[in-house]
Amino acid sequence: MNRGARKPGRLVVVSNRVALPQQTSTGGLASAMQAALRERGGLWFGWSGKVSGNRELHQHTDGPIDYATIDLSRTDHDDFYAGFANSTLWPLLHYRPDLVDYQREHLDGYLRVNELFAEHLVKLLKPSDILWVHDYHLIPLAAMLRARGVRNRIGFFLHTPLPAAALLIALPQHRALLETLASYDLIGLHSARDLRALEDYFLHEAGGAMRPGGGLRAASGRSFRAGVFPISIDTALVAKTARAAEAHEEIGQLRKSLEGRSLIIGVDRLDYSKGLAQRFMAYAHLLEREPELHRRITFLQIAPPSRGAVPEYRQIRRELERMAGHINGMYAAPDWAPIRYVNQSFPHSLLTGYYRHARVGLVTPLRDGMNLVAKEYVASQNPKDPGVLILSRFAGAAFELSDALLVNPADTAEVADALERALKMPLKERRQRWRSMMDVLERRDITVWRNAFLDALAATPAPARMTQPASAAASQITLAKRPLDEPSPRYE
Ligand code: GDG
Repeated sequence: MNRGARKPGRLVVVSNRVALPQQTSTGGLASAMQAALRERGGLWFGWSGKVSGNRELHQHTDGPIDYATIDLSRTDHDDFYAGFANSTLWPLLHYRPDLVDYQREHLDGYLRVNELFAEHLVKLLKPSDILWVHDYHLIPLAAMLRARGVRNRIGFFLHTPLPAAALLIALPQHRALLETLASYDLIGLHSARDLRALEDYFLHEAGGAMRPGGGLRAASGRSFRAGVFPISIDTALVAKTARAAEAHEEIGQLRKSLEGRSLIIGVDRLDYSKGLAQRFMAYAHLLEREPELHRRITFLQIAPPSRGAVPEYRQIRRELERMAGHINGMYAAPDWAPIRYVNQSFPHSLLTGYYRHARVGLVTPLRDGMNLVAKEYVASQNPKDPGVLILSRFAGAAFELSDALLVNPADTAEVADALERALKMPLKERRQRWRSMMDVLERRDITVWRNAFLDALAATPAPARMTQPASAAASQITLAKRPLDEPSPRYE
């Protein structure tokens, strides 16, 4: 199979959403994948983002990169995307069992769409391709590909946290689903905490074992590796963009509107995992406690809405509007609003300019796989007069950015204390903390991240030739309405 083994094969990236070339401003991951695909040639496969009755594959080539996308039907979208992925897995993976909405039809839809991905993808693969599958939407994909005879190396990266085994087992059918992870050759996680959770789950809940030479063996007998690969940003590019943003008219307008006040900034997708309600409470607590800060600070929270089809997201939006209104109602003066809450998205270049102007970056998710905003905030700072990052201990970024002011986001007083400390921090300390965090980001940027993962994937033992069409793991996930043994294209 591995003819011409010295030349790395084509890279095939699979993710729920595909960033088409005309949408490259989407930032971090999209540009990292595009850079990798440009370098070695490859294919990016996933959902087009469209909901339609069209079941055909859309193909498009841009230089060395092929793009292949499919639309989802309304039912598939509702069951797979809004349903199992974002109403069941997302809250579970973010330690929120109270928000988990489990419905059997949603799981069926999740498996159905993964089958659909596998069915299309298998026709596009070449024997020397190396596959990189992204995120919780596609956990069983490798098992479904293996069931179709695919023997290529397949890596998986989980962008969310992985909670402790005790939580994972709350998911009905957890073993049937999670054991399919063993069909990947390499599983990448953001932090050592996530890796521990994966090992613990396989060892203590799924009958697996550690292998003497490293890696894990699942109960099915299949071996795979797992490792920590903290995602990063294009540090040099973000720094350059932030410098250049000084000249943007919008940045001048922001500066003027502040009238010398210190800016505190938060930038998050509107999501309950980001801890926005707790953050607003901490800010209100600071205003209540420190009247001398009134009129001297402004908190700008940018929160572009996401996943509006999921009820919890509509609810958090209403709650935050109420809280922002309440804080302004309590503390605003005719010439000062303590909080500017903006439900809108901005070009990334402008965001970096806003970060650079903020004395404090307030990044306090309740749980976050990594949190790229924290890294972008640091990279955007003016080295001569850098701001201070306040960072949740529960973001993956806290493992690397230990010179931020680390807080527990649920502790209102602790976050308020950190805000006060950040606002009053002397320049020398700000510079020291920033330099040490920037060193980390310069050493480990997004290119280092993707190369580390791809090198580790290439170094995994070649997947064994299968003696039966479906792996044990794949055959367990026959929960979908459409059975797995329905005729599917053969992969030679
Ligand atoms: C998931 C995991 C993990 C935000 N507002 C705008 C905008 N953004 C950009 C930011 C940043 C990205 O979106 C958000 O990344 P995060 O990492 O903060 O969070 P998630 O979206 O939840 O990402 C997370 C990540 O995957 C990568 O593995 O770190 O833990 O949850 O780049 O700048 N970009 C633009 N306009 C906005 O208004 N253009």
